[in-house]
Amino acid sequence: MGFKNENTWYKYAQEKMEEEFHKNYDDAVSDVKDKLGKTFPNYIDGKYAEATSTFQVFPPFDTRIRIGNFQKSSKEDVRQAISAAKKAFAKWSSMEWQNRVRTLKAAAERVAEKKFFFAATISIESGKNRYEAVGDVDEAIDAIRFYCEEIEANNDFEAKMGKAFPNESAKSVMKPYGVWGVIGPFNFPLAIPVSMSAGAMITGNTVVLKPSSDTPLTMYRFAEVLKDVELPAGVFNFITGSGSEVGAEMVSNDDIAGIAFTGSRAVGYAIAKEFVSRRPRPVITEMGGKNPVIVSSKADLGKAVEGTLKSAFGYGGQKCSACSRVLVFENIKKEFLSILVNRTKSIKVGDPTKKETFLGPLINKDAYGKYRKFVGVAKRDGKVVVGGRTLTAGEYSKGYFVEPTIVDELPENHRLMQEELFVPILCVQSVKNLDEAIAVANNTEYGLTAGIFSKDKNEIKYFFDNIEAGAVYANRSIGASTGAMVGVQPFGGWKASGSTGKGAGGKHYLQQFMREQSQTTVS
Ligand code: UN1
Repeated sequence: MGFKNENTWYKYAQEKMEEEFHKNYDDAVSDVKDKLGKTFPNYIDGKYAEATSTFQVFPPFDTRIRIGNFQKSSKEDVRQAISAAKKAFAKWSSMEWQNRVRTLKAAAERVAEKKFFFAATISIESGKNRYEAVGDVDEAIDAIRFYCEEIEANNDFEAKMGKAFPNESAKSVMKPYGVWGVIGPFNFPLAIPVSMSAGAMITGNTVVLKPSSDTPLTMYRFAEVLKDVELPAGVFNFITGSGSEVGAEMVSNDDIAGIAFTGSRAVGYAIAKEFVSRRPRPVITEMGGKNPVIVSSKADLGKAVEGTLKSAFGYGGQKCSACSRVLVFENIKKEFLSILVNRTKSIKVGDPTKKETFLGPLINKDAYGKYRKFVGVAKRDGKVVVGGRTLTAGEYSKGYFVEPTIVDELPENHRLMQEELFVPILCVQSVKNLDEAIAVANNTEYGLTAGIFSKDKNEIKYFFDNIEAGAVYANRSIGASTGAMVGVQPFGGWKASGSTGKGAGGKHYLQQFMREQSQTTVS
């Protein structure tokens, strides 16, 4: 027993099948490119449907290519999706849970069969490199399978209760709420919306999903998978459009029973506030981070540099788990920084579908503008030790490419040290000892992830005991604060990073989509 992660790249590498991995991915890129440029409909009540107008989506590395036209849905379109989901709820919620598990497991198998197709779609749409794109798909597959296994292992969370009186027998059952509005981010276009939607559906709820308008194609492809595996009509509805139309209708509509949201803090707060303003309803929000990594004088510096680099610059810092502050003991700062700067200079920036690329483009023009602005502020108030330029020549001219950037000498309470930036800018701060490191690390409104590098067990224990964050790692060179795996590292934010304190991919996630009913019979 025990949950098994999909772990595609790791498995190919173990079997010495790297070449096959690359060929599969490269073939999938051609296949995905051949299928771009169309008009992609919504998927409502088991049918494809068009709104009255559309918006265009372009790959962030080459805006001459058109990914497609997507539906600019109106509030009325959203209401149709919600009513389809409401209608489907009666049957879906009352069937044996084994049937829901069977359908969703089939969906996970189908995604696994098409994993390179999904990965190529993710790279083209989000600018994520091939390894991380495959990781995104793996995470989606894992989430569905893990949640199915949790339902099985817990018998749908039904529990026999105690006996207060001899003639009473009581049990507790967990029941779904109804229709969930699921609002996804651009940065994990498959894993995160799939995890939230699967959590809702496996527990008997139905879903209206709004993907990010930067990356709608990936979840459109997932809707196709759900159609292929014959998920009953209306259980999952896919609808594209703006936050101000689609998102706003979802949040204010009385027929939405719960909201699951992953994205920025500003939007998460606004949603949570509005959603419960008329009556109590569950809201699961996963928001930003300002994740610190501590490098102790007892660290293996090689591992610390690798872990920090991957965590800060993987997908251009556009992960809420990204490391954006590295807190280094002052006696090793010079040495650590010089290795880190050299490694940063060697990062290959480029077309994310190319094998050698580590860092693709930023997601869009806004992010590009933000990067420029923050670099300006960093130059004024601190010192940019490497990077800091946008890349515009040759192959870079058609997309939003920037250099990974490290900033030193900013005061601890400076806005770049406090605000989530979501671009590849890493701030360095020196600290005297672990006490100070933890104090600085916790000096943020956020509390999502954190890391430490130290060979000293006591330091690691002290870190785990005192750090305020939901997913924390010691000595993880594959990602100092990133790369939580489903069923292994439950992923949820503390403080301003999340509203429920229960991580996705963990043991307490699914119950959030259910409400308890105690059932007592007197004989
Ligand atoms: C996010 O960026 O929204 O731990 C979540 C990680 C991923 C999840 C990131 N599994 O990096």
